Amino acid sequence: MAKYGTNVDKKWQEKWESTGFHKFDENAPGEKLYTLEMFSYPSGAKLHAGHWFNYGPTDSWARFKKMQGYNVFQPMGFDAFGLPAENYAIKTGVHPKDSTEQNIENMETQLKAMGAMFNWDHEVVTCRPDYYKWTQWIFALLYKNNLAYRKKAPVNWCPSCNTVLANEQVKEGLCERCDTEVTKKDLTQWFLKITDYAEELLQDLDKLDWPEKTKAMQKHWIGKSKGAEATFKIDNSDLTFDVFTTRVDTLNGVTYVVLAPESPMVQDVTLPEFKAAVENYRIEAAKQTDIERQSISREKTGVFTGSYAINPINGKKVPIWVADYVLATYGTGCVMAVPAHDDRDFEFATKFKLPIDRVIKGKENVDDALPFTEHGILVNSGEFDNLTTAAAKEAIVNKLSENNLGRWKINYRLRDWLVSRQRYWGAPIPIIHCDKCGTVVVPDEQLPVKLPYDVAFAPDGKSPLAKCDEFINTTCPTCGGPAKREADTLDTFVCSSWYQMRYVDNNNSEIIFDKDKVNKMLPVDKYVGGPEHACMHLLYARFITKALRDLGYLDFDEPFKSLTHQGLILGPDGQKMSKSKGNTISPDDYIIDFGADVFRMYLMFGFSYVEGGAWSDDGIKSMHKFVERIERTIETLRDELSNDQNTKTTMEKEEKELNYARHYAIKNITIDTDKFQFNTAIARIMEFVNALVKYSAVENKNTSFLKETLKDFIMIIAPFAPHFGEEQWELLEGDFSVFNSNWPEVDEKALIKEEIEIAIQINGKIKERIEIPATLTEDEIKVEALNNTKIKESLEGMDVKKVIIIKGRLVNIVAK
Ligand code: ANZ
Ligand code: ZN
Repeated sequence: MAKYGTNVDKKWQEKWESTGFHKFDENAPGEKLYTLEMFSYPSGAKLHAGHWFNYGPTDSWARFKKMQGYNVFQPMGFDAFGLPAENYAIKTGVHPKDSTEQNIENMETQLKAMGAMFNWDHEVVTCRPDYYKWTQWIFALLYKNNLAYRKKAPVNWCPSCNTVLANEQVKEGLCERCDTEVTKKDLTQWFLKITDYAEELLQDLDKLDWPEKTKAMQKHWIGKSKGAEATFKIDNSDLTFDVFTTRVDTLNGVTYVVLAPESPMVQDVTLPEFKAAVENYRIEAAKQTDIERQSISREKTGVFTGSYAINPINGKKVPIWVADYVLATYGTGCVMAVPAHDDRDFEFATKFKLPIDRVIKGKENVDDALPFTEHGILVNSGEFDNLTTAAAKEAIVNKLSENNLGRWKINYRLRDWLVSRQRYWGAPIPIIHCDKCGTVVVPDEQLPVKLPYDVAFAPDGKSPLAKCDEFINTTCPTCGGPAKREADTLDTFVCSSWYQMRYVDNNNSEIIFDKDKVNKMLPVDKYVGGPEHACMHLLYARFITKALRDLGYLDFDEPFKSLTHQGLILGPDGQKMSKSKGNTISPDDYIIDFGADVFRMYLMFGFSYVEGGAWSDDGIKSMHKFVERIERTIETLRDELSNDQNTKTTMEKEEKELNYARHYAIKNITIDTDKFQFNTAIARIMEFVNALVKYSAVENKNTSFLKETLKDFIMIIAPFAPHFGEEQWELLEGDFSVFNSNWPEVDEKALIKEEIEIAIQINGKIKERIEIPATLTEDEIKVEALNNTKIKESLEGMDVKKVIIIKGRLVNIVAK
């Protein structure tokens, strides 16, 4: 008999392939279930344990769901554009297209070795023209509907990657990819108007079955802030500017105002004798990142402009300063400073010896959760004194709006999505610049705008495509005159923002996807991938879904109904795996030794799915032993089935015990697997195996019961060990495939224990164990205990004071 290993893996992988077993049929019976794992980036490093941890257990879940009767769709593809291939090309000279296609081929082979039931017919590869044609089409559609625009903006610039980064790609002031310090650069860039959807993106989080932490991160990223705008006039001028404040109730405590160094107002208000100092300050500020500027520990800096502004509520004149703790990109870029009640303003005022005024507050209600500091001198502001925060806000906004000097205002921290990259390996932005017609979008029938192959992609901060004459020179679709193509490419997050829809109709060459098909298959029922995508990919995909819905291409609001993040598999040393530390685990080697199923089972048993943990060689070795033990046990029991001497047809104590273990396993594995709690599910499988081993020692077996039990066992283990499951099923049933069978049902009756064992104690010491019917009442248990011969003897000459019964476990007799 073939022992489980890669030979068995291969046998079943070929069978699945040759029978088209994993082809998806949208008309097959069963409710549709779209299971999606975040597609991978085809890098030369091949699949690592982390990929397996994402894909393996999720496939087991999907197989379990298939056996429960769902029509499961589980596609796979490649997120194939992006910097790593381009950087690799710069280093080695291998063209990104060639290395990417080669990596895809290797990774497909690896993915197939995993034995997951991916619907390969639905594969998408984002760097191929049949896919990026539609990525470009989406961009063009958004452009035509005022959801894409170009503007000059200070952008995050990584001097090492030589490219623009989205805010989300800057981690504590450093480039997420290469850890280089990010600087600012003024560039004309393309943006997608995700801010139009800020409110809906926030509200709809409530509809999602997602990890709370991820929802909280998105909520924070969207950063809704309810406040007010107040208009300050500039003294001796007709100019005004607005400030955004969440504490309009402190308006009477304003002692100065601050403009962000980048604010266009700065030029207008700075008096001649202050110009030089202000200009110097602006240059210095431009070198700082927003993160540094907001850092609390950093000493406050700033310069006076020489001008004054007039407080709209009390007419007081306050100095106008420029300081970099105010960001140009938030609110109005101008702040009213209230040093008595705001820590940053307090620090600044203390340093520059500015006055500190405190407003008089009434009794607070619980809603007023904001801290309210107690510095400075009390200022009298008449009607606004002694009010609660909420009442003061209300009164002040009313007064301001009467004079058209203020209004309620909601602000979001979310910025528009910057999508242009000055790099080669991405989808070209489908825009043409014409001297006569201006910015012209490439007409749909001219898509895709093909990415040329022969391009000098060494980075110098300019778009490589700009240097490719045959690409850049074109004719204007509107006037037919000579024109130039846009040379920037799209952020790869645009490619991955809609792939979940293309999977459904991946070969459609006429339209992006069939609306009915997509409406039928989406939203994705279960999405699984790393938590690092919380604020980028997951937010962008939600935005694109909502935009396409509003433009009539689909009818649902959210792309991913339910989301699970797998944990991280660390190296054996407990550190994050990395080549330089030499602690990486390559699945390939283990699979050769143990087979894919052992690897998958170890990943599921050795870790909590959402937590992950450190790899252990001992762990996978004991899983190997366990699988061998299962194999031996099944083999022995299978032989018994043809043993003529086993003629028992009754359910005696041994059968009832095994039947209990069987249904206990079915019940709990069903519950746990459904919740992605694979480790406890496999622990229940182990208990089931123990019960089978115990039963194998029984002399006279009930063979028809045994066969049913074995069938259930193999069905239960199949999703966790798919190749092994098929093999055992064939050996037992002579049939293909175990995945066509229905997931076993629990027989609750088998779970009612008829007899239970309880301990009897006298004064806390165990004296006896007895078996009693599980249905006895407390009084009946008491009688049983006190009438037990051994207990009677022990109680001789003592007085029973009390009998304490802990149901189902023990009886304690207190006696003197
Ligand atoms: C006066 C005030 C008094 C403020 C007080 C706070 C406390 P969130 O909640 O994040 O929206 N602010 C406004 N625009 C800013 C900018 N461009 N750069 C830096 N800070 C800015 O924060 C809103 C508060 O942050 C606003 O309310 C403003 O300071 C400041 F006791 O106005 B506040
Ligand atoms: Zn033109």
